[in-house]
Amino acid sequence: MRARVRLLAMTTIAALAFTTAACAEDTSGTGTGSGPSAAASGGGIKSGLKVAFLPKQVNNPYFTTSDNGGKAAVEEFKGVYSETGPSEASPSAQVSYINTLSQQGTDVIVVSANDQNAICGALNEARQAGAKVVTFDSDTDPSCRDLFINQATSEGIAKVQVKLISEAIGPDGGEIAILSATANATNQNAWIEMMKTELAKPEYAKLKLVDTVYGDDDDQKSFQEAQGLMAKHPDLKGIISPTTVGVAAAGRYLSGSEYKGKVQLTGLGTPNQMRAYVKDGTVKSFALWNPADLGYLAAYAGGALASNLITGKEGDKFTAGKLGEFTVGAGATVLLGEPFVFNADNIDELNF
Ligand code: RAM
Repeated sequence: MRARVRLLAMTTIAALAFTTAACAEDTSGTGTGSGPSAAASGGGIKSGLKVAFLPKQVNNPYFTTSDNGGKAAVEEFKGVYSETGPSEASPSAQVSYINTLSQQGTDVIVVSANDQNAICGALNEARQAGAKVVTFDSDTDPSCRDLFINQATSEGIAKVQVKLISEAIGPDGGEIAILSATANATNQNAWIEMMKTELAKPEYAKLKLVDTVYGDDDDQKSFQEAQGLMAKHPDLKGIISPTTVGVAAAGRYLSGSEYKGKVQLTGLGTPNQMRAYVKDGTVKSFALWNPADLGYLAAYAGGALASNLITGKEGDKFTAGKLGEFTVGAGATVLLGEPFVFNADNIDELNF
């Protein structure tokens, strides 16, 4: 599906193209090249590059969307796309996949890390064997990758969620809790730290963070953790869940409970997983970026690295197909944009 929609950004109305394919998971290679060729395609990127996506977990709709964005990019620059990865988002589960990809002579590994350090050894071995490593969504320690593709600033992601829970609860404030992904997740942990900084500001003095729990990006565990929060904190007024798995599970729990519409919920969710809870009044609004664009940008960045168009140093520029030109920032990072807010007004326009 290709849709141009108008989304409500944090403070402004921003028009942007959402070019997202809500497709089924694809784990097959799609190209036919027998090795990278100097013949350039797709903005100077060599054709035939083997580009593998390794998400935190494969059975998560968020990563299905992001990786399909990557697949579209790889097809544009005539590479060989594949996706592989664990079904559980545990810290070291990605190591064996990295080793296999390296043995297969993969040119670019695009990975969302379950742990900042657990996969570093395997990634560095793959780099020594010739692979370029691009982290996206959730970073490793910077010493283990060539570039990190950041979906939005941690500050922006933190601010929008605190603002949304505050607006949903109203001026009286009260107790709130965080339902996160895994305890080791680099991305969620960075956002949680920034949310604490945000909550310390005077305008949020009436919001009190009383607990942080971890659903491990597992639907059932996240559901039970949401239930547990209500049992443990009877005065809870709101939950922030900065994970698409957690916020959907918490939405399902709250919508079928006595707390529906009374205990507020926001976080980072996909429109397709959250639509029902927006429509039934469980959730007023939530945020996310375009996961397909994130994967698309990560694939182009990997292609540019593997074609020696960039090295990952600050100021390097490359073109990411339909998304245009990007510049590498400090710490070998590339920024996609800022998060967007989804609510009853726009949720039907989006399909991912
Ligand atoms: C889950 C994963 C992912 C995160 C999103 C918001 O799908 O934890 O890493 O970026 O939520």
